[in-house]
Amino acid sequence: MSASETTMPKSWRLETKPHKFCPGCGHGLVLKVLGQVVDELDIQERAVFGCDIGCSLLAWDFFNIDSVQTHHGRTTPVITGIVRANPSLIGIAYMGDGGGYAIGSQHLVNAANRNDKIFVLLVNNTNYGMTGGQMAPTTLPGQITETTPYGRDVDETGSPTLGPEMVAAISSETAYVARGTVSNMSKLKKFIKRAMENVVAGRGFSFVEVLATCPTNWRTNARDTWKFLDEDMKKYFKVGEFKTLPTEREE
Ligand SMILES: Cc1ncc(C[n+]2csc(CCOP(=O)(O)OP(=O)(O)O)c2C)c(N)n1
Ligand code: SF4
Ligand SMILES: [Mg+2]
Repeated sequence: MSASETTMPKSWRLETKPHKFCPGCGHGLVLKVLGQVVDELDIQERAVFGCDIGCSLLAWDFFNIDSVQTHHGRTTPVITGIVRANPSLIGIAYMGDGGGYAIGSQHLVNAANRNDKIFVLLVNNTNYGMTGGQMAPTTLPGQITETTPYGRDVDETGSPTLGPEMVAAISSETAYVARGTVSNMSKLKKFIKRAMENVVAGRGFSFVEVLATCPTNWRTNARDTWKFLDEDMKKYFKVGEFKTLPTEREE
């Protein structure tokens, strides 16, 4: 056994094999935090990780925990079903903004409304990353994508989906709802930990959206990637907690 294996957290295997995301992708950062939180809560034996179609599917074998790869947009109901069949499990549904807010939007709405005791973790990179950068529900007004070559026209396609705001409005008082960003990893970790603790306590539905980078489809260099994330995206998507215990509130 190598030194890295002896010190390796049980649920996190990025140390031992390279990930498959593009350089500069936000998915790896989100998954790193998720792995750390699973380790810190010591719930490897009870955690079930479900990943959607989209670049999130590249995470199907990252964790040394029970994992399931679902159809596009269907990770939330699959994880709900698994946890309903065995309520001792901790269900994590991982997806992109296309999977969560377009084809899977009804599942997100219904799971939040039923206060399902699962954690939905959604990566907002403002486009359909895996299929080559088409417009997603989160594409910013005026943003150029493969399917909006002249910029997104909100009169024609509607305004970007504000997921946490919507989930906060329809979910129970015991839900946890937040939006984090990969440009503030310590805050993101706090949000993901509180979301997981809410589910581990059997308290309620947990939802965290993460603002994340997709330099490949944004066609940005490193500087412009972070500028788009921190300036353009943050103008529209407010980072903070939308539902939490009053004693934990953090803007
Ligand atoms: C039912 C179905 N419809 C469409 C697709 C094609 N498809 C694969 S990934 C994807 C979009 C993924 O975008 P998103 O969910 O935002 O994830 P990202 O890749 O950006 O992380 C689409 C439309 C599919 N696989 N299955
Ligand atoms: S296409 Fe975008 S979301 Fe997908 S792996 Fe590459 S950078 Fe990440
Ligand atoms: Mg996406």
